[in-house]
Amino acid sequence: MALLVLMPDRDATDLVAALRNAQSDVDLRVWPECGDVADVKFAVSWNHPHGELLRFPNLEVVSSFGAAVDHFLDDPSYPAGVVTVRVVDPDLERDMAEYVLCAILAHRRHWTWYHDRKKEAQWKPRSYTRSGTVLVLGLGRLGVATARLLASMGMEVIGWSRASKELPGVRCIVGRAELHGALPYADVVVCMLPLTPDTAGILDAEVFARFRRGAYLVSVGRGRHLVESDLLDALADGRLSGACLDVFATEPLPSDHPFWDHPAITITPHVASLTNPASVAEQIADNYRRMSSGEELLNRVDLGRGY
Ligand code: NDP
Ligand code: OXD
Repeated sequence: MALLVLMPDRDATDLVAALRNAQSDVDLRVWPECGDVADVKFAVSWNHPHGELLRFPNLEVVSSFGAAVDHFLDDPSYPAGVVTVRVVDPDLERDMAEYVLCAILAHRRHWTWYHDRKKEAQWKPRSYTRSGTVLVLGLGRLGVATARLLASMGMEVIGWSRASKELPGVRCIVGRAELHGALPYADVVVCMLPLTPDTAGILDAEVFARFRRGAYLVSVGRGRHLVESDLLDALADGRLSGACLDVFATEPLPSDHPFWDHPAITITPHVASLTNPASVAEQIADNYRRMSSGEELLNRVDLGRGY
């Protein structure tokens, strides 16, 4: 019985070391050196080549190395019948919350603008926003951690999810009608949804038309939530004052993409919250042990629902 690490576009060294540390007797294989493919029962995967998972006839469990599973849903040949799990990690939650706070404060305190003034040696004080409402789309593990941090900073926070929730300090809403009702009140909209058929393209012209004039967008879920041309139009007509984007429909973002030169768009290269191999190895090893002993796995994903 073997555990395969299948992460073609990531350096797996730290994860492999941490997994060995968490479970020294594990038969660990690192793609593309898979050995006898019949041995592989558990795979930790990130952006696997489509079709690759079908090579392992005895595969029982696939664990995402990250919080999301859209990279599995994108593969039309993703093996039916495997149990899919993901990592749920306090480090991911804290890092995401910090990133969003940082993006909101940088926007409210004109951080990028001052950076540009420095290049011109210009001393130009500006007033800044002390209050305002932040609307968080998605109240999952990351959304809740973020909403809590923002609320603890004294911000007005509204959170949108599918099922209704109660969170101290956060006004929780559900459904499109309540979302539409809340959009005109938000100075900042943060998208932390998973990518599913329901959420793809959710940040489009129709939704931007409901934004409060001059609102700011922080997009950290997935690039395909955003209709890119609609964002450019909404920035051009002043509906949005700017956007901080960490995720893109095509990653890396092509060098000739109009976002790069846009003065109101801040770009980070999908780093809002990076999986820390040292902190997730134990839960991956735990799920491997659970699979081996026929126990219920942790952090199972409902692929039918898409997250
Ligand atoms: P979860 O699965 O824990 O939560 C998803 C949330 O989205 C839930 O609150 C869910 O509602 C809500 N949701 C899903 N579909 C809808 C819908 N149609 N309408 C309204 N709400 C909906 O996800 P995480 O918080 O762990 O992660 C969120 C996403 O963040 C990931 O899927 C990934 O795409 C992205 N991410 C980005 C990273 C980065 O570095 N940029 C790093 C890690 C993750 P309900 O609670 O009712 O089910
Ligand atoms: C994730 C990510 O989903 O890094 O974990 O985007």
